[in-house]
Amino acid sequence: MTRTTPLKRTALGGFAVLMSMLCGTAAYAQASDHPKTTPGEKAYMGAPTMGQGGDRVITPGAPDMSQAEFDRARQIYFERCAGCHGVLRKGATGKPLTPDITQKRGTEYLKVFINFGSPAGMPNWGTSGDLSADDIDIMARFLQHSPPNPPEFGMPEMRETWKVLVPPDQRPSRKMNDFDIENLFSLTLRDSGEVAIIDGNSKKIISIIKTGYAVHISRLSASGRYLFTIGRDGLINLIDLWMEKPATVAAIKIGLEARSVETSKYKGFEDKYAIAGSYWPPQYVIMNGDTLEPLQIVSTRGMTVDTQEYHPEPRVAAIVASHEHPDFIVNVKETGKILLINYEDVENLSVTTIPAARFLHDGGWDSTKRYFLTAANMSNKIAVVDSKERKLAALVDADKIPHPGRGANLNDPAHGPVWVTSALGNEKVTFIGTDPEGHADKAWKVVRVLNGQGGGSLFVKTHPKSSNLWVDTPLNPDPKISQSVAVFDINDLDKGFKVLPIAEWAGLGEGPKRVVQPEYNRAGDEVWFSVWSGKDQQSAVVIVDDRTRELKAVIKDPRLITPTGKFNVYNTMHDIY
Ligand code: DHE
Repeated sequence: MTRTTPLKRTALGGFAVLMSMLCGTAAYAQASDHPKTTPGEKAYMGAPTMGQGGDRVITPGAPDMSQAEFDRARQIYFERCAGCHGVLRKGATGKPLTPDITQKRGTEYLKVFINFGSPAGMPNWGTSGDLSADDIDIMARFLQHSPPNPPEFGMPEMRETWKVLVPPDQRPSRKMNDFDIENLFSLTLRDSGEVAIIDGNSKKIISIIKTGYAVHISRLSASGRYLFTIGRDGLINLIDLWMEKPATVAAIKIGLEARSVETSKYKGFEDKYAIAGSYWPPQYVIMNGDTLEPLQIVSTRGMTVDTQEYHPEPRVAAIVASHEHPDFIVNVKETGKILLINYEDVENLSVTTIPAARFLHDGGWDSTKRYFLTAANMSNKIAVVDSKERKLAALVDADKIPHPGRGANLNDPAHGPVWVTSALGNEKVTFIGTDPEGHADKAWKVVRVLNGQGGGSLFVKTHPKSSNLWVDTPLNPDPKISQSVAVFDINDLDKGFKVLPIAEWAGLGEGPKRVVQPEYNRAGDEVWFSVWSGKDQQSAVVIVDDRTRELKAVIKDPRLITPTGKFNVYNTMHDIY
C-alpha cells in the first residue's frame, strides 16, 4: 500500500468529504491507504488492455485538449481504466464516467480522485507513481469529453483478417510426429505474443509459435488434434498438432479485445465448431472448427440481470463446452447472465439465458462435468449451472472476489465431492459441495474454508490421481508469498499448508518472479508452475514431483519470455482439474 506524506494527508482532509459524496461512504479517514483495495486486486484490474482507437468527440462544456493530449489520454484510458470502467465508461466494476457525471465534478476534483484513488476500489494512480501530474491533468480533462466510440467489428472486418494457411485437405491425414501429443503443454509467452509448445516427457521446447498478444488461454479440440489460442488483441490461432512440427494452419481476428475461446465437444460435433467471445465489441462468434471461418456473430448488448437496465458493453468472459447438450456456455460479465448457446443448427441458434449475478468472470466444471461453477466476482458469488437441465442450480456466497480459474475438484474426506476456489481479496480457499445425489445436504453449500498464504491468489489445482491441492498467490504484495506456492494434503486438510519456494528453485536473477497457475501433466504425477518475471528478465517453468513435493526439473530458455498460463493437452481436452 502506498503511504502518503503528511502534506498529502492534509490535502485529503477536504477531499474526503467529496469522496464520500461520490462513493457513498463516510469512512474515508485513510483515503490514501485504500482499505478496500488490495494491491493484488490493483495489479490484476490494472492489467493493460489494447488501445482500441475511436474518433475524437469534442463535447460541449468540457475543457480544451490538444489532439496530442487527447491521443495520450485515450491510450492511458485503455491501458489503465477500461478494464474496470468499460470502454464506453458506462461502468463495470468501476463507477460510470460519462460527461454528465464528470463535468459536474470538474477538473480539479477529478485530478484529486485519480491521484489518490478511492476506498471503493479506484487505485491511487498518482500517489502510487503510476501516472505523472501531467498525465492526471490530461485524464481529468479527457473524462469530461464523451468517450471515443471504438469501431465495431462485424463480418466484413473478421473476414478481412481470416486466413487459412493450410487448407484442411492439405493437412496431414495422420499424426506426422513422434510426440506424445497428450502430454504436450501450450505455454503462453505473454509479452512476446507467442506460445511455446513443450514436450511434457522430455521437457524440451518443440516449437515457439507467433500468436496474438498476451494469449489468455489455450483450448483443445475434442479430438485433441487442434490447439486454439486467443490473444488479448482478439487474434485466434488454430494450431495443428499432427504436423511434423506443430504450426498455425488458420487464424482470424474476432474483435479488438478478447479473452476466451472454446470448441464443440458434444458427441457428433467433435472438432466441428469453435466459439470465441470478445470484450470489445461485446459479442461472440461461432466459427468452423477446422478453418475458423466465421459463421455467426451475436451481440451480447442488453439488460442487466438485477436492475434490468440496458448495458452497452457486456463483455464475454469464460466459455465452456457442454457435455450434456450441443451447447456452448457463455458468461456475459456486465449483464450477469449465462448463455447456453445451442449450436445444433448454427443458422438458427437457440439460446437459453440463465440469470446469475454481476460480474461473471471465470469458472469450470464439477468432477461429473454436469455442473458449471463460475465466479460472479464483484457480487462475491459462485453461480452453479446445471448444464443438463439448462438452469441455475444455485448461487453460493463466497468471500471477497472469488477467482477460481477453472477451479479444482477433489473428494473431501468429510464432505465428499467438492469444487474449490481461492480469492483475490483474501486468503480464503473455499470448498463447495457438488454432489446433490450422494451428499444432498452439502450440495451447493460452502462446506469448508481453509486459510491459504494470503490474498492475490488466482488459481488452484489438483488432479484425480493426486492428494495435493495447490494454491498460488502471484498477486500478493509480499514477494515471499507471490514467489512461492501453498500445498495442502487433501487427506489431512486441517493440518494447514506447506510452502514450496518455487521461484527460489528456479534460480533466476532479479525480477518479480511471480509463481502462477499450477498445471498437471497427463499422468497426474508432476505439477508445472510458471515463474513469471519482467519482459527483459529471465523467467522459467518449474516442475515439481507431485508425490514427494520435491523439485523435479526447471525449464530455462531465453525464449521463455513472461510465461503465464500453461495447458496440458489431455487435461484441457478432458476438462480435468
Ligand atoms: Fe485472466 C482466465 C479475464 C487478468 C491469466 N481470464 C481468464 C478468463 C477470463 C479472464 C474471462 C476465463 C477464460 C475462459 O475460461 O474462457 N484476466 C481476465 C481479465 O479481464 C483480467 C482481470 C484483466 C485483463 O486485463 O485481462 C485478467 N489473467 C489476467 C492476468 O493478469 C493474468 C495473470 C496474466 C495475463 O495473461 O494477463 C491472467 N487468465 C489467465 C490465465 C487464465 C485466465 C492463465 C486461464 C486459467 C486456467 O487454468 O483456465
